[in-house]
Amino acid sequence: MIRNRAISFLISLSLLTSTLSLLSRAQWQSASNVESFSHNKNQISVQSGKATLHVNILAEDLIRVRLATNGVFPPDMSWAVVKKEWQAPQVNVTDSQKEIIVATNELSLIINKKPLRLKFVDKQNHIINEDEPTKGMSWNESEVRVWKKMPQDEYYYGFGEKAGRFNRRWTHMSMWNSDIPAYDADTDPIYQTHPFFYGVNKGKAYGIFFDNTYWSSFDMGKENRSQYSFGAEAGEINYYFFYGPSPKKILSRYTELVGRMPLPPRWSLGYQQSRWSYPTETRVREIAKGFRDRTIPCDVIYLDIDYMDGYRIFTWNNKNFPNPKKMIDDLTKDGFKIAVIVDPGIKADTAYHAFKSGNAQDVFLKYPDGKPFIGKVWPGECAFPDFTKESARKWWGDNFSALIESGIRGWWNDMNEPSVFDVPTKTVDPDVLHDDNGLKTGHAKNHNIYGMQMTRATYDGVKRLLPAERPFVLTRASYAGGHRYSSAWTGDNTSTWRDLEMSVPMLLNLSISGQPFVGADIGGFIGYPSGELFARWLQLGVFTPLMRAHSVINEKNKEPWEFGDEFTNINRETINLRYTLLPYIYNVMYQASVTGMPAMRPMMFEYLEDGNFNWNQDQFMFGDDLLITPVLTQATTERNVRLPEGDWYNYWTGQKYKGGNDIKVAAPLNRIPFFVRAGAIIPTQQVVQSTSQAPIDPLTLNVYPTELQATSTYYEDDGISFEYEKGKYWKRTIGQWNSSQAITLTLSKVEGSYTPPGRMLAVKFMNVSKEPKSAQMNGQKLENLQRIENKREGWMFDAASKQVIVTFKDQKSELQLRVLR
Ligand code: MIG
Repeated sequence: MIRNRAISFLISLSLLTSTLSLLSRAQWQSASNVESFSHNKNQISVQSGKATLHVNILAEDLIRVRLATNGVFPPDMSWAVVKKEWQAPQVNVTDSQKEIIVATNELSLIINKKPLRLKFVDKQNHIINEDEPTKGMSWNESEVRVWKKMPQDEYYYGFGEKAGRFNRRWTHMSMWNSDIPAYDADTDPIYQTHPFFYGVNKGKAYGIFFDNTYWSSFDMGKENRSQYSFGAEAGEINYYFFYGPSPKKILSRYTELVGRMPLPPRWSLGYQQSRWSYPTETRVREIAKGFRDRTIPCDVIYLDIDYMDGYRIFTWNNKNFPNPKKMIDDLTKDGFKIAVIVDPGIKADTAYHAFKSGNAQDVFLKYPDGKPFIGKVWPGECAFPDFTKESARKWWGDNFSALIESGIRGWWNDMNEPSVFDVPTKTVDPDVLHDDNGLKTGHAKNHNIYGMQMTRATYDGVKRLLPAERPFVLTRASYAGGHRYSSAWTGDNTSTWRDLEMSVPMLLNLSISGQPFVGADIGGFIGYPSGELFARWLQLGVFTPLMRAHSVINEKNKEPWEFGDEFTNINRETINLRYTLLPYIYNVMYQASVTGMPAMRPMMFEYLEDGNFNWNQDQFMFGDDLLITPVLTQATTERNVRLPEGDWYNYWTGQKYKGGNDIKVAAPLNRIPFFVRAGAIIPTQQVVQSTSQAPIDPLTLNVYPTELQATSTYYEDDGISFEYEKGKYWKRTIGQWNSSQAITLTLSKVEGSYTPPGRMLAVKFMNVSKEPKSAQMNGQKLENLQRIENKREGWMFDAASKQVIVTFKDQKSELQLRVLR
């Protein structure tokens, strides 16, 4: 049945494409000559025939381009943009017969007058990006499109959630949120819309965000190898141009523009177990016990659609879940959080409370004539909330109170493209009206933000009802900026090696599109993985921020212990690794929330100057310090790795490598190879069965030496509340300094008012080849121990692993640790 829906969708997609090519036979028109222009503060207004161009210099490296083809700008409204003004940038405008030059301290926009064409250049007058001369900005009735020159060595990344390769050069992509189970490398579009990309050329990057929510498309040289273009079936030419030259700088600016991810609750970074479905209380308890009995850590169990009464959202099937509160209380005591799926479709059943209150409060989508839009999804005929309407979002959020009271803490937003089974387009009809912030526009304009606004209603509602806790929301559909409300997963993948492999570039492109909290269904959703495939997928999952295994209905069980004893042990070790690394992972997510830099980073993002781009496909950075080189192919026990410049340590063996070249690394079945950057300090903790089992103790700082010195930051807070916003956190700078006499570690005085429960700090100095003479803390000699004992201060040298381990009580004050060689 799933297949059928996908196929009928593809048919409707090809209908859409043929309509499009019909349109393209009509008259395209491009911007004509510049007739006049004016300049007011940071806005340049250009008149060209009937068209008006607004160029807004928002920051030294950020220019907005907006064109009204008939000279009339619609209300300036964006669902993505949250920051509109920066400190006034320096703008210098010069006018000549040929062109207008708009210069900031970082780049210039050259507006060619005859005809109106745009060109961005850097301070050395090198062209960063320019309009294609014959077409430039063009339109045809409601359709708009921008054509750009495509240099030979330019590559394109980003575009959010796209199946297939990392590099999007020579591809054609559309943006129209679509429910397509078992998508493959050529399937496009799928669930999410992120009309944002990077162009990278000879080590320099720029970015473009085309903030248009209509059906849009990006042709990156597929039609014509010397041009690329982006446009939409309606709406404005409205794009933001970012200049790097580093991709990190672009993402930093982009996530100022569209906002950053709020810090997630720490438990959501634990292991998460899902399937369609755990349909009864008995089965849910069995799964929970399955983890605890086998000492496999787990934090979250999901309830898929069968927990409800006839798929009515906000209800329970009382037969299968006679006492949800009691069940959840018990599971909570055992360290589990329970997440439930919520779909947008509200069963059109006059006896159902949500349908009644929704009608009473006028929250559902309607045709212009007032007739409700009714479409079939799981519950049968359904009405769909208009999440673009503030009162509807409020209504939706308020409906969570009973689920929250029974203890539910995770909110899985599915089917929110929105997906509708029984209409040819597989979604809401294009003319159905949305409130659209009071603008009252059709679904065609609101389709791509429907899922995002559903997650907004969910996040805001849950936060309103439970202000002491950070909401955890997971979504399938979204739009640029949706990471402000929700994490995201890549939908219905398959249990194949190809999909494991493909998940890496997909998650990387999504990550650099502003969404740092991502994951794919571990093990694959549709189909059944071999033990080996599941184990390798789980290993990759350690290094995807969302680590969630899931399965389609009617497949055999896929829990980590279902593949035989050998794999149960391997999978336990893998999940243990995730929990060991949690302090690091939490820090990486903290960094993402503050700077916008994602957890998963393509190699080019950190090491652009390397010039290599093949390495972006199957290896990546996790945070600043870990280089992840997963095994993505069957029967593989060794793999190639390209190490970036600098020194690197094999996490498992401690072996040190010189970077800047290709190596082979052992990849035995039981573990994922990965490397640590020299100079890094990786915080780790003891293995726990869930994040709520015990506080971190000891906190271990794994110090990977570098030639001279390096610093890191360590951040921690209560992991659950918003108190950190008021300064309740624990943050310090840690410096390492290597000399021939000593290794020195300095821990600054702790910043912030949070104090974790008393604990030991264990510092592990890696790669120490000779037994040191002594170790001291703040000038006091520490005891040389035979072995490390709980709560005992002292140090020891382990010749076999070449580690010096020092333990002492963690404290707020400044600490200086010296190991004398
Ligand atoms: O039409 O809720 O992608 O994760 O298990 C299928 C059942 C609806 C699709 C989601 C999948 C989920 C399934 N859902």
